[in-house]
Amino acid sequence: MTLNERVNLIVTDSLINEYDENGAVCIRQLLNKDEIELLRRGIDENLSHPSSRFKIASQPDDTGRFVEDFCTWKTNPYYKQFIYQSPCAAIAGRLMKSSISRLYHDHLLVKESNTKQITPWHQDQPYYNIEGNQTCSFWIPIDPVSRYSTLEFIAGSHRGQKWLMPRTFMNLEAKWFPEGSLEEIPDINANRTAFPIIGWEVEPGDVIAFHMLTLHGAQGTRENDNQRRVFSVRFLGDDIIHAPRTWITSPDFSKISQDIKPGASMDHPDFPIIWKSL
Ligand SMILES: O=C(O)CCC(=O)C(=O)O
Repeated sequence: MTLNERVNLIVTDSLINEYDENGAVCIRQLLNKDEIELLRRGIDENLSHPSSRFKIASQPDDTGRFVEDFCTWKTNPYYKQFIYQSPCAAIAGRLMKSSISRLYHDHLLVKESNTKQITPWHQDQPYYNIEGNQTCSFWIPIDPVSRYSTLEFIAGSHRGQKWLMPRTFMNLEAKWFPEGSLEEIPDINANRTAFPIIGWEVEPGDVIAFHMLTLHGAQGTRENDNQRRVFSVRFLGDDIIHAPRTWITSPDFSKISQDIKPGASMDHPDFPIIWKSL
């Protein structure tokens, strides 16, 4: 089956409507064994050669570690091959209703077994240097992930384009927008039944796609859980423009301001177009 045939089978009107409605969808068994293997090798390579952006996002006394890395696709041949050859870019383009799918960045997220560190509820776009509505991130586990440890979303929270206060994950500092300048994220975990939380137990091969304004978060991992190795790849559509910040974004793209004007499209070798509609 060609890549286009695979994509056409998966991206139905109903999937696009679900993405519009909820801001997150789970696509079961999208990836084949070779694609999962590429990511497994990519993650091994990434962990054995971490970039200068690598960070530990859990406390030193945590019983496991939550580690992250960003923007390594240029030096990681496995990630690069996956980004260019897997169906993800085409699917993102279709879900965003965009004529192109432009790579924004890759992001590694590994929670070891028994990591207490939660991923606090947040939206991604306020951490970034972009504006616009056509966005799509993939969250791709290469290990089975239980319903408890999976990424969860507040259905529909991307609609209305409301930006909520981004804070650092470990000590909740307002490092990006000044204190008081954006509405705070409610304490969702204190009153979970009051929110339309969605989330899926997933197996290798399943992928989750979500809008960069959808509120999302995750619990830690439990003692009997396996490690939770996740590769994330993020795509931008037609309407996305550069919104340089006066502060350091996450990931840090400040050097790009030398090459891309405010309000211009993200046309740059660091953000290649991976897919175009026919
Ligand atoms: O994997 C996690 O725990 C967090 C993932 C996340 O926040 C993201 O992919 O934007």
